[in-house]
Amino acid sequence: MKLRWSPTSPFVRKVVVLMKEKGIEDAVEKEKSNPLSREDRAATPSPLGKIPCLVTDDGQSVFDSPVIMEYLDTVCDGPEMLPKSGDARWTVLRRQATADGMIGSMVTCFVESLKKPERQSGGVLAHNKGIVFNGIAALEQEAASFGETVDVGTISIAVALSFADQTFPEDDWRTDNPALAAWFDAFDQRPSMTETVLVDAQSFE
Ligand SMILES: N[C@@H](CCC(=O)N[C@@H](CS)C(=O)NCC(=O)O)C(=O)O
Repeated sequence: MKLRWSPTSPFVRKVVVLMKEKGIEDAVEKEKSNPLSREDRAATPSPLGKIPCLVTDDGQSVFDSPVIMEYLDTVCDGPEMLPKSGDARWTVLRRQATADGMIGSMVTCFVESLKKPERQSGGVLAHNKGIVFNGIAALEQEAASFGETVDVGTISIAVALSFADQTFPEDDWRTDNPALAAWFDAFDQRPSMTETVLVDAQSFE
């Protein structure tokens, strides 16, 4: 299997953290693709041109990050990352959806920040930052139940919070969200996280 990959993408990072937690990293070859490059987007075998995109050994494209994570969890060995049914499945998927929404808003802020200052929209930036901090406040309410769980939901949340630190370095979300902060600061020490720290997209080559 091949993964269209970039060290700058939080959506890609979700997939790589899952691969490390399942111990299946060797089963997937990484193929670099810069999401800001038109040629690289065109070379990604998905109509969306976005990464992550997984290409299976028989040439099937699998995207996006939630689908890739479920695919790898289904076809590969290792600890289960997404319950197959029941309430636990919906809890994990809802947590992932919250985190993915936060990441999407931060990507929007990043894209806005690439524009000349006079063309940036303060409204777009404020709206999307608000989404991220609403997500953080909601996650604080359930952080006590995360415990030591490693699954698609907690992986996505950890990647989103790490990206929030990178996107909004001036904003202290920890003081108002102590349970989430304590959980994240412990999760962030896992090798799957320390080995996948994102590279700043501005310095990607
Ligand atoms: N919902 C997708 C989002 C993927 C995504 O937005 N990837 C970005 C990189 S972080 C990308 O490839 N952007 C290129 C583009 O929008 O053309 C997922 O979960 O995989």
